[in-house]
Amino acid sequence: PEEARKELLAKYPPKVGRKRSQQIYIKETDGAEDREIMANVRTVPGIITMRGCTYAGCKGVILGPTRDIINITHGPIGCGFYSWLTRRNQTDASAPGAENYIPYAFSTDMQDEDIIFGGEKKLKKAIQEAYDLFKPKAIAIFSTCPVGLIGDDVHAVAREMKALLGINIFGFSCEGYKGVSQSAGHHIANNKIFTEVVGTSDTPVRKGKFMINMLGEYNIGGDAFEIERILEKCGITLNATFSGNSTYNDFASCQLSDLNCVMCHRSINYVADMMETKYGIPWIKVNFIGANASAKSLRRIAAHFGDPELIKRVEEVIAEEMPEVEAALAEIKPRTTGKTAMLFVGGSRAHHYQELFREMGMTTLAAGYEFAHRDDYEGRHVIPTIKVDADSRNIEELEVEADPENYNPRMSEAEMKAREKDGWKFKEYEGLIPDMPKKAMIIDDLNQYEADKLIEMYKPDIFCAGIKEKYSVQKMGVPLKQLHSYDYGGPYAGFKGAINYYKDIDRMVNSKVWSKVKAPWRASEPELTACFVAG
Ligand code: CFM
Ligand code: HCA
Repeated sequence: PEEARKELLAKYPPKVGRKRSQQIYIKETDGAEDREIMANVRTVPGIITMRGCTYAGCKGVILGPTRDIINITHGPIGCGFYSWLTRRNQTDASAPGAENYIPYAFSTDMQDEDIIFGGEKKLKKAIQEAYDLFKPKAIAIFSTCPVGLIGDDVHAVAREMKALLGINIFGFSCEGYKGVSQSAGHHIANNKIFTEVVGTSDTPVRKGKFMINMLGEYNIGGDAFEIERILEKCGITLNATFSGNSTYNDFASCQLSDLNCVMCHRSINYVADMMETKYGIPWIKVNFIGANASAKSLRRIAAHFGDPELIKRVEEVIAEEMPEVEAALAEIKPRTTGKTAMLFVGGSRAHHYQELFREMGMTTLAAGYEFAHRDDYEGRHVIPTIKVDADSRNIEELEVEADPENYNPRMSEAEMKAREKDGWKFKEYEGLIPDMPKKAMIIDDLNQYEADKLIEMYKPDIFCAGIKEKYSVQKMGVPLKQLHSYDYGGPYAGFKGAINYYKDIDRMVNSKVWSKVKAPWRASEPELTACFVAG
């Protein structure tokens, strides 16, 4: 791997190489290591990054899955179109009268003249039109790059229209360039939902003995439905999910839950912290990707509540669900054992999906995130040592205090300390690096050039990434599994999801089709050639 690392860096000019070298990390041991990886820094211009933008993280990722808020993109139509359902997060709007705006793409469709003369008037008209047509509970406005450049004040428009229409209207300053990646957009989205929506209703949407919220689960391919099915079977009430299969009222009354479970640490860990400070709700990290990980997470939730009935019920559910999983695994494992994978996805899946590959007897050779921060790689204990730079300062950190009326510590500090003494871990995430084997490569913000090089050098049996990577990787003869959209498969979470994943991956790593493909430029008679003919 040291040689491979050198090879990846060899082509760069010295300054770029120096920066990239701090983002390419090779494991020296099998466990945790006391070394830094550089993350959450700007991509060098000219490099073809896998990253997306701040607007995408705010509008597409965080608010996209909520069905009854009208999301208006203030900007050119491409931004709204790109973030429209392309992540195929599902929602259940089957209840009578349930509102569902996910199938719509609302946009102000900014034109040249709006850029020159300002777009606020057009935005007001768009809000009015959306209100007249749908009478929604809430409208959200998302800023794209030009909005910040010309100085349209989306917040002033939101305030004015909120007073006029009497529904909740709020704006996001999530211009694409605002941060170094989608991650800044998550933060902008979550801060606003926290200040404008969370805790604004005392009317419970659901009731139950064990009420939890799931933070950082976005219902890609129906994952949240499978998680809901399992929790319900155990007698655990999933009150609010941020934000898969969610509604406005779920957010508004989520402070009534007694435990926050964090799935995707990157996109939302600070909300869990803020809810603990403001409402006294403790949080734990869970992972429902992988059958064993799901079982472990269920046990952790049950152990937290400490109710003997619940603990027993969780064991019964695991015992009921596992035989089918084990049968599926026994069938495919002889064919998948020894195969190799690479995963380069967002800010949590490149870690979580390694569980499933381990269950299948496969090895992850290299992995990395598009936009995670050092804590997602090295563990939360490094947070105090993370350098604050101009880009991170750009993103507002909310000052939160205990709510004068609604602060209700679910456990006393002494109780929590006593538990921690027994090895229990509240608000803890170990990160991706400690979990990877010796010699594995961890690469932050991978780019097209390095992806091609890695494939050439390692020839993995499967490469996991997104739509931008899919076809170039497949043309190199390696199957690519999209871990963002699941290639329209899934769910992959929970027990049923694990079975789906085993079957899909078995099919992909054992198919010969990609190795038989020859990209036009590799064939002896390329179709796509051109040469300069003199005269
Ligand atoms: Fe969290 Fe996500 Fe992800 Fe993410 Fe994303 Fe996503 Fe992802 Mo695409 S919130 S970090 S910004 S798990 S959209 S649902 S699949 S890159 S790994
Ligand atoms: C985003 C959304 C995305 C993109 C997926 C992909 C998603 O970051 O803007 O590149 O295939 O999951 O839909 O991450």
